[in-house]
This record gives sequence, C-alpha cells and structure tokens, in this order.
Amino acid sequence: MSFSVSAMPETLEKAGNITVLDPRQIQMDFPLLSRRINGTHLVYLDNAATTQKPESVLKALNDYYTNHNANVHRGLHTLADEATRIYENTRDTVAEFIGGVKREEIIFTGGATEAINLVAYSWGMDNLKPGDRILLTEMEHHANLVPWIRIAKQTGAELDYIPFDDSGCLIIDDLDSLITDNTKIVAVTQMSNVFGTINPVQEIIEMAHQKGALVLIDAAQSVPHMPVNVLELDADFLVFSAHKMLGPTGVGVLYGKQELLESMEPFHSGGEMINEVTWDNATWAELPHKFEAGTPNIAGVAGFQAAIEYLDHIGMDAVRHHEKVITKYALDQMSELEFINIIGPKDVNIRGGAISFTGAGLLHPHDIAQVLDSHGIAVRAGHHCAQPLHRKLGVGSSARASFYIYNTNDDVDAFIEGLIAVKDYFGV
Ligand code: C6P
Repeated sequence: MSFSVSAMPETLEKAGNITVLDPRQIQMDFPLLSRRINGTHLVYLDNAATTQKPESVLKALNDYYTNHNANVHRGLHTLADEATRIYENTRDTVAEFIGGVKREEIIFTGGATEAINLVAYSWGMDNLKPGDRILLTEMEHHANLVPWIRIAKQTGAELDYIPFDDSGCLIIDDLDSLITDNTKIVAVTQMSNVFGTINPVQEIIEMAHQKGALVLIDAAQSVPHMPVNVLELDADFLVFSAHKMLGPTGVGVLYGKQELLESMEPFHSGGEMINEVTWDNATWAELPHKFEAGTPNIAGVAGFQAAIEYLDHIGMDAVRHHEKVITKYALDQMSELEFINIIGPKDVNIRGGAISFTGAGLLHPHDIAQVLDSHGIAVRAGHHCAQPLHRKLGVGSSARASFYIYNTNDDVDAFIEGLIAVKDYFGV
C-alpha cells in the first residue's frame, strides 16, 4: 500500500545529552506559518487552542482522499482494505506513542471532550450512586468539568475539588482527606490550559488507587508537549486530541484499561459497534470497536498518523526542552512589564508553554488580543473554557500566549513589542 508522508528535513541537533530542535527549520514545514496577517508576518501563539499542521499531515489527508478513500472494517474490496489498514495502523502508532499500551485500549473519538463524555456516561451511569464522590480540581477545563456536573446530577453523586494556590499550583497537602472512601473517580488535568501548570498526577494516581478510586487524566495539553507514558503513570483513563499535536481536528483518543473498557456499556450505538442484532436485542463487538459507532473520521486518523510520525521524528524530549527554553525566555521578559500580571507558576520545570495574563487597570484581555492581532500576533483571550478558575481569581477573562515547536525567540520578541504597543495604545 502506498501511503507516504513527506520526508522531513534535518531539524535536530545534539547538545550534550539534550536533543535541540531548530524551530526555524520546522517552520518551513508549515505552509500556514508563511501567511501574512494585517500586512505583517504571522506570529502564531495560540497553540494551546490548536496547532498548525505540517505539510506531511496535509499530504496524508490529501493522499487518503485521493488514493484510498473507502469505509473501514466493512468492505471486501481493495480500497476498503487499504482504508482499514491506514485507520488501524494509526491505532498501533498511538498505542506505542503513549507508552506501549494494548491496541484494544485505544478508542478513537471526536476529541478529548467526547472521550471524557464517554467515560462520564458509560462508566459513570453504571458505577455512581447517591453518596459517591467525584474528585476534580479547580483548574479543570469545562470538558473535564461539565460532563461530571451532569453525571453527578443524574446519579446523585457529589463533586469535590482539589484547590489551587496563588501561584496556580494544586494544593495536595490535604489530598489524603480529599480522597475519601466514597471517592469513586478522580478526574484531573495533567497540564492546565490556563496556568500551564504540570500537575503531580503520579502522586494523585497512587493515592487514589490506595483508596480504591479510579483516575482519569485529561492529557489534552500534556501529550502534545511532553513525553507521557500511561503505563508508568498507571492511569485508568487518559484522553487527548489530535489537533493540539499537529493533527487534524475531529480526532481524539480515549485510552482505558482493558478490563475497565470491557466492563463498560457502549456510549454511542449503531453500526460498527455490534456483534449481533435481532429485532429486540443487540450484543457488542469486541474492543476497541464497541466504542466506535458509525463511520469514524478516517481521513483525520490518517492525518493523525503523519502528525505522530512528525513528533516522533523530533522526539518528545526535544519538544519539551524547546518549550522550557522559549517559555523561560518569554516569562523573563513578561515579568518586566509592569502593566500585565502573569497568572500561573514561573518555574518552567513545573509548567508548560501556555502563559495566561491579565492587564493592569482597565486593560481588557480582548483589547490586548485585538491590538496584538493588528500586529500579526495571534493569542487567545477569554475564559479559555475555565470559568470557575477565572471566577476564583476574581477576573472574567485573561489573555494567553502559548508556544509550540515552530516558535522562535523572535516570535517572543515580536510578542513583547506587541504588548508594549498595547500599553502605548491604551496609555496604561
Ligand atoms: N482547550 C484551549 O484553548 P477538545 O476541544 O475536545 O479538543 O479539547 C478540550 C480540552 C480538554 N482539556 C483541556 C485541558 C483543554 O485545554 C482542552 C481544549 C482549548 O484551551 C480549546 S477551549
């Protein structure tokens, strides 16, 4: 089967034990990054929302539709066989990428949000009852909050929260008392999309397991930015989205331990997920198909394969190293600007590359984002789907710059100059 990704230029260099990537070389693989916005060169700093796509991913999408398009698992013809192989090969690639889990434990979903909903409904509806407790953190994205609020209302279970401190770090000193004998599941983000904080999920998982609770890790921001080994973590469920790691939108992953997934009822039902159907009954297909009803996003999964190959070529250690370096460079300069307040930790050893900040006085995050955009700089402003977090901080919204493998120190310099232009424009 011909299914190619474009050859990647040499983008890596060894500095001692550390592999250092060259963001300038990498930029050349991303057609969109050569766009001009508002008459100037684009500086894309909205990577926590979604990343840009390399040529190899675009090519894989095109190649799939041009040469292999067919439905998966059901056709007895050559194209159907090719499409199925492309789709199932990606499952193997994903299983390997997160630490070598079993292919049956990888469920393709529409994204991290759908994956969390799958667990909340399929596991939650049958395993939660009045008196049970669900433990979340105060820094969860709505995707790991709203499904649990709904499931708590429907089952009579109650919600508890691990609080965060002034620097945007979880307070886990009282974890022992927060995880009670009634806690049935702990759902926690590994990397905050607002603070950037990397949470001590290993410790949380160990303690939860000691108390007999399951743990779901929202890895939407961590898997794209650092090495994550699910087996070492011993997470029960872990979710992430392809589009935040160079892949297409509309594809996500639920990892779940086989025995748990086997014990759960399907989330969606219909074609592809059954074993046998009669007029009044249906039995389910084996894993992973039990949880993949209907025609999946085959092209998206083909593109996801190319995205993982691209990241694998760079190496996740190099990705993490680059982000630490560029985040420190940005934090050092941002800390000098008296008209903004950074929210989140300043130590790059415990944080990723999403830096949220508010403006002093009446400087609104939306105004910041708009003026930056007029300088070709893309950042996000709003509540970043974390309203309770912002409410606790006493603000309605924040602005956020977030980095990825193609961002350079020049991008940071342009961003800092842009912020100074914001200050001058509003006279703060
Ligand atoms: N955060 C952001 O700009 P989806 O939309 O399903 O691909 O991912 C949801 C999600 C779940 N958890 C975390 C920690 C996230 O950051 C996100 C997506 C984007 O912060 C879009 S709101």
